[in-house]
Amino acid sequence: MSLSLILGPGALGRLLALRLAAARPVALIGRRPLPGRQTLTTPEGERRQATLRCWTPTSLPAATAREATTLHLTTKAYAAEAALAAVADRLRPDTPLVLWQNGYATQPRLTERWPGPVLCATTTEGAYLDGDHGVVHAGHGRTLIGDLDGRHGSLAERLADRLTAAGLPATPVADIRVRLWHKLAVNAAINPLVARFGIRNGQLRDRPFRPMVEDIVAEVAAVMAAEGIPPPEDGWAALVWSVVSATANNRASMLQDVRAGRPTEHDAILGPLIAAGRRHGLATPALAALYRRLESAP
Ligand code: KPL
Repeated sequence: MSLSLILGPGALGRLLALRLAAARPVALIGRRPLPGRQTLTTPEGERRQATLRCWTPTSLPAATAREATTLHLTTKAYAAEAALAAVADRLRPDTPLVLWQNGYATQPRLTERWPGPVLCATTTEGAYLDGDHGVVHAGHGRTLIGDLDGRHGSLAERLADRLTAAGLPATPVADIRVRLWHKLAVNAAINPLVARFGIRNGQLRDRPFRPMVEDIVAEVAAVMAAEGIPPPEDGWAALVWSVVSATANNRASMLQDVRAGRPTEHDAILGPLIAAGRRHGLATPALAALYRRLESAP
């Protein structure tokens, strides 16, 4: 019987764990021990209980790690590689990894370094934690899965089928790199500004923030063109403003991180854009200023 390991018990990790647990054994790994009995509240308000095997990186038995047929890495981008390193000695080297991080930092690095197959996923599923005992699946979304090296298309198909059957509709895609950069563009235009000014996403439509978003979108569009990332159908500005409107009432993840005194994902989101700008000889002053600001945030 296949075993899915979920490394990173935040909202996304627990949503995946509880959804997948209906059909297969799942083990959840987090820095502190969690209760095995967990509750999933569905978007329709139904409460479903499941018993998961919960471990910390140090308590994870080698025999369990070796049984794993997939490892879903669901930590924040800045914690992903260290979290994987803490259990890697017990995994089979050919264990397939699925990377769920924002940005475009972990994905190319682990695709190059991990000896087994590596898939990348990006999702618009909405979830938040319900204490230590559960997760609320707040809204249905869509998940895209693919690989960066063009070698694991059939694995992406199988995983997409498994997630879809578990209630998380997923589609295998051949251009996950483009999809990840599109998500990164949206995150770069929204998250650092709302985190810096302590505002909800929708307030970006108002003065004085609107011109700041426009400056960032202009830098992002230039970098993407130089990097050969095709623009979304209606252009970068339309994509960003449509997400701002659709998430107007949200406190973005980076704002929540700043407020909770946690590190932010600025390196994974702004870092690749600034580095690509540098490679192509493009100035990115607005992105660089936000990066510096978040880098020095307490
Ligand atoms: O992905 C998001 C986030 O909060 O990280 C957005 C799209 C900005 C929604 O809040």
